[in-house]
Amino acid sequence: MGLRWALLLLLLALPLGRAGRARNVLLLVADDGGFESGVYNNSAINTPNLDALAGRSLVFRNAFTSVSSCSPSRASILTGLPQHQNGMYGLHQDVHHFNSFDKVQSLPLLLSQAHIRTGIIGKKHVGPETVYPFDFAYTEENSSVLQVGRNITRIKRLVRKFLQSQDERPFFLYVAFHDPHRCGHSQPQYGAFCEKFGNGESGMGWIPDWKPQPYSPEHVQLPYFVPDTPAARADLAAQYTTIGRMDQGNNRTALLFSLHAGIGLVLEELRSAGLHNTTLVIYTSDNGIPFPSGRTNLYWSGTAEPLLVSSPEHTERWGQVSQAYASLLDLTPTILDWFAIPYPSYSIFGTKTVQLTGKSLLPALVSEQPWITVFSSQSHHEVTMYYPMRAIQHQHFRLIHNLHFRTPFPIDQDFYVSPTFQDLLNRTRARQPTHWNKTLHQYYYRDRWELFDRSSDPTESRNLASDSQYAEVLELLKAHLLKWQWDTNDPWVCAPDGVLEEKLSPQCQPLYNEL
Ligand SMILES: *[C@@H]1O[C@H](CO)[C@@H](O)[C@H](O)[C@H]1NC(C)=O
Ligand SMILES: *[C@@H]1O[C@H](CO)[C@@H](O)[C@H](O)[C@H]1NC(C)=O
Ligand SMILES: *[C@@H]1O[C@H](CO)[C@@H](O)[C@H](O)[C@H]1NC(C)=O
Ligand SMILES: *[C@@H]1O[C@H](CO)[C@@H](O)[C@H](O)[C@H]1NC(C)=O
Ligand SMILES: *[C@@H]1O[C@H](CO)[C@@H](O)[C@H](O)[C@H]1NC(C)=O
Ligand SMILES: *[C@@H]1O[C@H](CO)[C@@H](O)[C@H](O)[C@H]1NC(C)=O
Ligand SMILES: CC(=O)N[C@H]1CO[C@H](CO)[C@@H](O)[C@@H]1O
Ligand SMILES: [Ca+2]
Repeated sequence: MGLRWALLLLLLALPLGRAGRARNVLLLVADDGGFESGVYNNSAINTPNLDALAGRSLVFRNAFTSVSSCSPSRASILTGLPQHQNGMYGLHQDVHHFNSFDKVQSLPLLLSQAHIRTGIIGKKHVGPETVYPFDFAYTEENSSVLQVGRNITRIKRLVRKFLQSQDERPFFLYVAFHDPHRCGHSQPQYGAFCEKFGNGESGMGWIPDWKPQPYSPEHVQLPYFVPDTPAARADLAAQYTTIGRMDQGNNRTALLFSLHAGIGLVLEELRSAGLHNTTLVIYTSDNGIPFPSGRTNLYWSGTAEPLLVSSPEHTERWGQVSQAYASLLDLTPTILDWFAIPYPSYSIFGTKTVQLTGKSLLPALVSEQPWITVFSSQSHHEVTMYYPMRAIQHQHFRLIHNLHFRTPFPIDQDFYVSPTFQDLLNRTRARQPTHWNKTLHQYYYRDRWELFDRSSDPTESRNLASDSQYAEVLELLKAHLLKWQWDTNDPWVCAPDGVLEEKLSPQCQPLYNEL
């Protein structure tokens, strides 16, 4: 084969856009972030850079994580497989020690096989290394997570370093902020949300690109699932300040277009490298906010996520809001589609084929799509927090299957020490009003099946599972959910009243355990 042919073949192998230009991806993920932004109509917080990005994005109103826990969510974002299928059943670090299965074909693996350069800056929180390889990696594995995940000046310089490489390949860069995660459990000296880290006060250090913005507790917007107490309001105010670091929040500089921090800084690096016109930018968060019914829960409050998808090639719907249902399981298919890489089909165990159940979101950038269903699956957060749940959101209905409904819902270490939860415990113990939408007893002890109709009950306060008027909806949703469990090889598919016996018929064998 002549050299010219070899060159041509090599060129053909490079992923090029329709116009023949190289395409890149920048994925921005907040840690435990929610809808605290102007783009999602929170008028109490300043997020000029996210709002500016939204002007160049399709904004998803109904986007959901498939699991409300950090490592499992990141693993599902990076594989397109739910936690029960990729093996990341809970947190990755320390004693929790969860990992994905060795044979999982992750997004960074598939991309590198397709000659795309991969980089990660910030919180990785998944393993093993062989399943999640990145060419360029500054993460908690070899740096301080505060530096690579919260110090926006350091993040900016790392982004620049990645973009200035002489490598000609298209790239996938994953910037995984550690903001606005809580801090009270790991670095309490910096405040409940690390809102003091780098603010220039004595002992806090300084982040040159950040102008901290304080918020007053009276002015925060309370989500319906957060108690209206001084403690929770102060907690939210600290969270806002930390979100301001990720976004910047300095409205004046944003208006002057010298986008000055966090997300703004990263986008500015992209722009000054001349890459903003070839790069798909996605912004989302991994799980619900760290408040009651948020993170670790499969309620709407624990799974609904912000999602902005900004394509320089699809300007048709810039600034529009989509009602179509999106799952973070869709990100791997979306990114593969953007690079024109076929979806993988392989097996992890035996002959069972692994196929992505998510969809590419790119068609929504052109016209509104009729997507109305998403699924969720949770097993652990911390290793001690075994509380398996499966859920489906179909149109305005949400059905949750609590497999271990007889045990109290577990509480994580980080949330336990939070001012909001401590205050709830104190008030409950003292029999004072909690100003919360639930009681602790209700929070701990859940029904096996929880069915909510969000069109008449947006706060998911009324469980309709035993209401005979909804019997048909209940059966339909149960069947949908079960089918998805079979399609994704869920080892829990027969639980809690049966045992999975793959060589018997039926495969679910009864336990007669009174459930
Ligand atoms: C914000 O509110 C406006 C006006 O009600 C609405 O049109 C828009 O869809 C909302 N945005 C989101 C992201 O929900
Ligand atoms: C972290 O590891 C990457 C390789 O994955 C390497 O390029 C980088 O220099 C390391 N950073 C530090 C601070 O050791
Ligand atoms: C943040 O990073 C910059 C650049 O590396 C450094 O000068 C600064 O001291 C860091 N700030 C903190 C609070 O660590
Ligand atoms: C910026 O600040 C000005 C004055 O403080 C305010 O009127 C304006 O609404 C703010 N804009 C944004 C985008 O936050
Ligand atoms: C960006 O790409 C579009 C086509 O997708 C083109 O019309 C436009 O001129 C480009 N802008 C820049 C600054 O390169
Ligand atoms: C809860 O009560 C304990 C003991 O009375 C007290 O030390 C703590 O400050 C209280 N916490 C909150 C958030 O009110
Ligand atoms: C159980 C309960 O009290 N639910 C309430 C939660 O708050 C909303 C309004 O914010 C009410 O409509 C619900 O009834
Ligand atoms: Ca998280």
